[in-house]
Order: sequence, then structure tokens, then C-alpha cells
Amino acid sequence: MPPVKLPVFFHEDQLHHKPVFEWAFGEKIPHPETTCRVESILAELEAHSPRFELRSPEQFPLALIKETHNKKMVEAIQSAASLPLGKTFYPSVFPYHRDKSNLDSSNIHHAGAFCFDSGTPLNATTFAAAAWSAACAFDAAKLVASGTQKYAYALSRPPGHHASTDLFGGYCYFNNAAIAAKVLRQTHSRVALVDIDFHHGNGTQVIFDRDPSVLVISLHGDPNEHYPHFTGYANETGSGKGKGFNINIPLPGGTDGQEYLHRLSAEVIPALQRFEAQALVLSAGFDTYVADPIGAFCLETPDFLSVGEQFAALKLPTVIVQEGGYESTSLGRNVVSLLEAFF
Ligand code: Q9C
Ligand code: ZN
Repeated sequence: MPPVKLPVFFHEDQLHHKPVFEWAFGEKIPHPETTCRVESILAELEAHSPRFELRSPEQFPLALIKETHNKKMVEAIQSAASLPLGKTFYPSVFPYHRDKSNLDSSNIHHAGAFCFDSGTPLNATTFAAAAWSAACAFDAAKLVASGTQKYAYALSRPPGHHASTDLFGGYCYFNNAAIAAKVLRQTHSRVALVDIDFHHGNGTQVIFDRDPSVLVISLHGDPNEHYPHFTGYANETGSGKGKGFNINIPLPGGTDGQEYLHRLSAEVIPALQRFEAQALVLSAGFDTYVADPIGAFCLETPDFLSVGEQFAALKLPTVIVQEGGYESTSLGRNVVSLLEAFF
């Protein structure tokens, strides 16, 4: 039998978006979300090429992007495509109210109405990069939903989990993992989305806040100390019919692999079993790695395999969607370590 290859989705145009800097504590720092991240992942996948099959997504999933996000937010990001090449726009004026009914999404100065931080700039290439990034998650989820493949990996970049219905931020424009979950929902009645990025998946939480058919679980650095600061507390459990279907597990800085794996086996996996999840999306960030420049956990490369094994043991159709991870020397190895669990 030929070896089973894990499908990997990626489009070259995701590389054109290159944010240069962000602000951290009033300091201008080199932007962590670099194209080196993708190069590190692609190189490691290439080194294990018999196991992976690289595919290009087919088209922008515009209809689902616009179902997931405020249409004017999508248009505002799209309208940045008319910025001169090489010109970057950092929203720096934010409206005093969040009513978006009277906005001109073709006016770049109004983009601040859809943005919540200063690290997520727009340029002429951002829309296409973000739409292809979403397309990776969309196509990976289509393949898994159809039953053709049990597992698929979306090499989504820019990442997505901080993007909510009507706000982009945290290096994220469109919520790739949410889009994957919505695709899986068309064929599976209960979908779980587990976010293992170092940061709280605030955008994903908002998108499924009132939805009892998508259980969202996020483990992350305590928001008292860590980005995105305003959300990720354990008392945020969902709203309305969705009450009880959002679980936040804030963890202190310094959390190591042993503690992390214990929280997965003691809390996350039992919650997925109680929910009787039929399909799974992993928002897979690797900024929990010990050497990550912006994360504060201490996971080592083999821990990512153990993390993957806990989820793979559920034997659910699973879409793994790339989120953060900024130590690009080890990023590829960490990604492949996690993916090794899905063979
Ligand atoms: N030192 C993701 O991992 N910058 N986004 C914080 C404070 C924002 C991270 C700066 C971090 C966003 C997808
Ligand atoms: Zn992160």
C-alpha cells in the first residue's frame, strides 16, 4: 500500500503580505509574523516529503468569509488593495462608538472601525494573502467534511483566531479556523474547535458565542498578563443558547509540557467526549514553545507530538489550522511534531 499522505494547503500569494513592525509597550519592534515562519514549515514538510502532499487552494471562499465577518470589514480590508505598492496603513484612529452602519468601507481612514490593535497593518497585498489563508482552511475542511481524508493541515498565514465577526487584530484578518468549523458544520452536527495557540482565541470565541453546535475551548496565557488582555477569562462561557459551549483555560506564564498535557487530558479531552464532538478543528499555534519570542510557556518539540496524540486518539475527522508560532528556527520541527500524531 502506498503511504498515506497528509494533505497540506498553501498558496504562494500568502507570502506577499509582509508586516514590518508592531508596537509593544510603546516600543517599535520588528514584526514577529514574518514569511520566515512559512519557509521554516515548508522546509520541514519538504524534508519529510513522502508523508505530505502540498496542494494549492482553489479560490477565495468569499461567500463564507462574508458570512463569518461583517461585509464592510471585508470590504475595508479589500479596499486596501488600492494602496500604492509598498505603502502600509496602520489604523491609528478608532471610532468613539462601534456602530458600523454609517461607515464608508472604501475610505482607508475608516478601517480603524474594524481593527482592535496596532500590530495588524493593511497594504495592497493583505486582502489576497488573508483570503488565500482562509482558502487553505476552507479547502482542508471541505476535504475532511467529504470524508475523502480524515485529516488535513491548512498552512494558513496570516493567522486567524484573533479576528472576530467585525474586528481584525492580533496579526489576523479573517478567522480561518472558524471558517473550517463552519464548513464541517454543514456535514457534522457537533463540531469542536480547540485553540492551542499561546494567546486566547478571542475572535473565535465571539464568532461562536451563541452557537451550541460549536464547542470552543482555548488554553492560553493568563489574559491578566498576556495579549489579548480583555478576554480569555474562565468566566466567559458563551451566551444565550451557546451558554456552556465556550471554555477558557487561562494558564500562568512558565507552564511546561507536563502541566499543559495534564490540563488537556483532565479537562479538554473529557469536555470533547461529553459534547460528543463529531469533528474537530485545531487552532494550532506554536507560540507555546519554550523559545518563542512572544509566548511565555515552556513546551518542547516532543510535547507537540504528545499534544497531537491526545487529539488523534479521539479518532475524529480533524482539520489542523496554523495560527501563531514565532520562533521560526524551530517552528517547522514543532509543526511536523504535532502532525506526526495524525498518521
Ligand atoms: N508584547 C497570534 O499569535 N502583539 N497573534 C502583542 C505585546 C500581539 C499574536 C505585543 C500578539 C498577537 C496569532
Ligand atoms: Zn498566538
